[in-house]
Amino acid sequence: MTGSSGRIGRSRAKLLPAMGWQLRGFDQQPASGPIEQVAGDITDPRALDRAMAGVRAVVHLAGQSTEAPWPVIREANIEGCYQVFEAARRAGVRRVVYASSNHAVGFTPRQQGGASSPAADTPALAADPPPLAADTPVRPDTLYGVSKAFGEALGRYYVDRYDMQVACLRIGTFDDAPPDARAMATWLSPQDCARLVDACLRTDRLGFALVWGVSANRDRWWSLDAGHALGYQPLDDASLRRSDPADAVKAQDAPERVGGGFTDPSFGIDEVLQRTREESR
Ligand code: 15L
Repeated sequence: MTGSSGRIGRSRAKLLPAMGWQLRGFDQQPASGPIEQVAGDITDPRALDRAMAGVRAVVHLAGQSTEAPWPVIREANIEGCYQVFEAARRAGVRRVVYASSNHAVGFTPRQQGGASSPAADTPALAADPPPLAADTPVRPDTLYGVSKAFGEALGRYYVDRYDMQVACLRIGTFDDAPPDARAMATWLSPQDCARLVDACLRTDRLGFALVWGVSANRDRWWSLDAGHALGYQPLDDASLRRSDPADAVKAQDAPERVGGGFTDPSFGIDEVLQRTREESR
C-alpha cells in the first residue's frame, strides 16, 4: 500500500488487517504502526521493486491530494503513478486499486438532470434524475483532477496491454464525519473505504473498473451500481452522522458540480499559486 502514512493510508493500515489482509506499507516517511513498512519514494523504481517483491496486489494511495503547482503534480501524480504501475507489472502483481478522485470529473454537473434528489439506485420516484454513473467521462476541475484522470487512463492501458486488473476509486470526501453540506452527498467513511478496497481486492469480476468512493449517503448524487457489481456494500450514511444537528444544510445547497469548491474561479491554478506563495511567506 503506497501512501501508508497519509490520511487514508493510516486508516487502511488499521482496518484492512482486521479484514484478513496482510499489508506492507510504502511511504517516504513510514509511520510506526501495526503493519510492515518499506521507506521509499514512488518515483524511485528500485525502492518500488523492493516494496513489491512477493505482493499480490497494490493499493496505490500515495501522491499529491489537492491542487498544487504543476511540478508538484507532475512528480507525484504523473511520474509517481507511472512508476507504481510499471513496478507492479515488473513484479508480476496482477491487481492495482488506485485512489482516483471525484475531481477527475469535477466539472460534471453533480447529478444528471442537475437538481439533487434521493439517490435513484435505491427505490425512488420515476421523475428523479438518475444518479451519476461511475464511468462518467473525464472532465477534470484542476491540474490535480487531470493527474487523476491520467492515472485512470494508465490503469486502463495496463489492463488492456498487460492483462492486469485495475479498480479506480473516484473518491468523494474521505473523513471521519461529513465536514460540510456537500459531504452529505460525497462522504466516504473510513469503514466504507475499507469495505470498498476489500471488495476490489477480493472480487473475481474486476478487469477494469471505475467506482465511486462514496458511502450509502441518503443524499448522494452518485450511483453505487458499479461498486455493488464488485461486491461493495457500504453501511454508513452521512445523514445519520452530521455532527451538528442544528445545521440543517442539505446536499442540495452545495455547489452544482461534482468537484464543489474545486470548480470555483478562485481555485484556478493562478489563485492556488498565489495562496501557496502567501502561505510560504
Ligand atoms: C479529493 O480528491 C481531495 O483529496 C480531498 O482533499 C477533498 O477535496 C475531496 O476530494 C473532496 O472532493 O471532498
